[in-house]
Amino acid sequence: DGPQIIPVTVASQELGLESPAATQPELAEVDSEHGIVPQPRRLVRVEGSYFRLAERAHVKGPGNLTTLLGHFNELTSLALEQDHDAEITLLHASLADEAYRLHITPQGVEIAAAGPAGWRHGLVSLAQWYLQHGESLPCIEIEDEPRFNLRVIHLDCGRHFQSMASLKRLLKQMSLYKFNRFHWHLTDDEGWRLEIKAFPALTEVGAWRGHGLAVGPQLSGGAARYGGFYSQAEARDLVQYAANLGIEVIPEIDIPGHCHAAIKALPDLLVEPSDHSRYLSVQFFDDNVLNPALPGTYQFLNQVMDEVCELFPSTLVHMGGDEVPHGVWTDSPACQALMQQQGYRDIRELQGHLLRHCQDYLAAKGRQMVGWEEVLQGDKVGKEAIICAWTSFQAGLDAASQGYPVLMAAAQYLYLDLACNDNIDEPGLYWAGTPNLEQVYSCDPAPADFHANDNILGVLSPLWSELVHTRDRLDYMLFPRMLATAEVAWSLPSDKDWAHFCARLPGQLAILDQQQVRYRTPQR
Ligand code: TNX
Repeated sequence: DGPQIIPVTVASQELGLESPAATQPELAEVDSEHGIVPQPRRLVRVEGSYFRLAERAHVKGPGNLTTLLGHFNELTSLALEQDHDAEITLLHASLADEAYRLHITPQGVEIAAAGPAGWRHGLVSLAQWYLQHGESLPCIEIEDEPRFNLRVIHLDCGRHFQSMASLKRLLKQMSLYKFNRFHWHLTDDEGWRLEIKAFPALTEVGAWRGHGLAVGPQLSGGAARYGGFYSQAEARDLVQYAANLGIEVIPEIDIPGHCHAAIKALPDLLVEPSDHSRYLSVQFFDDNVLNPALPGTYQFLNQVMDEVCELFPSTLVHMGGDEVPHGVWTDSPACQALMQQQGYRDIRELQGHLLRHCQDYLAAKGRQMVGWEEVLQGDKVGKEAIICAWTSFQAGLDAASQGYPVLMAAAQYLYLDLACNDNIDEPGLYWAGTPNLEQVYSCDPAPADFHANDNILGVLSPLWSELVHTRDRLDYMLFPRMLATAEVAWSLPSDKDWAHFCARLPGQLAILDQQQVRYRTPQR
């Protein structure tokens, strides 16, 4: 009497139900322990039938599939190969860019999409299904596409250096949850991590701390120091590795604040000796801000932007802009002269002045500047700049209302460096609260009644690394909250359900176990 179809989740309008609550019993009934994260728009299980996925199954499809299959094989440790006689087929369909349809039948697998982005998402869903079920795959039908175009994970490599191996591991994990951008925070007060050929001192001096201290690894010459940096060859390698997983790398050079390491490395260029301004940054630095009136600042930045654009093909380049401390530039003769010359009244216009220069410089190279929300201070940065709203969702809604494209990064929900409860031994910062898994999961960056939702491009979840000094700690802070973020970024609010997510979590944690990820065991 034919296979029985059980809808695992269906948008409430499809069911013709008015109240979203009415869909919930439906969701709770199914055996959803084995599901997909992020939740697809539509997932239908065809009860009682299975497809056997062989280790060396064949795949056919348009063009050369080497990269896509390489990605799938890396996620699953299978060895799929392209061949015209195949049980897995990739098909063209006129769907949105990232949309896909995945059908698993007893005879084979079909993935339909407009092109590689959609096929990749289909293959990733297939990979998750395989990682949970093994070679005997329950038959399903999925129709899916993302809510937001930009789904971003950020990692701070300035406060603590993170090895290339850790970064590649993170990229692979991100790809399993359909994130498509990696925001690489490469510079901060505590370290400058990217080799810049024009200024070797940036990494010879600025990538290290603890010179001569009697702790830490003993390096050649007997001096103990901590740190590290990425050579340009390594940066290129990471960009390529990420691209093969469908992820674009957005580099960040954080200016004008958070520049302690750069200033210590290049004092001749970046310090105005007669500047007697006094200030203290949130993280207690009194010498960490570039001077927007010094020719050396522009010489430095232009060269850095040149090399960054050479290394990173992404059209998006992040220039920071956050947390410039109060009191800076007030007693700088050069800044006073610049203010007078430009007719500026508010000292914050100097920050806008510098960032506007960067925006124009990048635009001339065909790049779009991204910045933390403070780039709006001083009112100079043009509406093409993408604003990363981090202090609250409201800050993002305000920027979107003004016409700026926005990435939502509200700390209260999306900061992966915050502790997830108030227990004394729970690691993490707590300045913006202690968001637990459910709070992260339940947030909505673009409320349905907001008038400028078109300006909300996506979701950015940062992991700041003041307290992230080992790989285990990295895993612990990322997981499982990163799975909740993935669903915030990908799934429609009407397809999100906390109980259903909890039911799908064990299947995902089992995948993370297979990959030796030391996630935080969630407690309800
Ligand atoms: C604020 S978010 C910062 C970072 C810190 C973080 C700690 C932002 C743009 N700046 O410098 O690492 O808080 O949570």
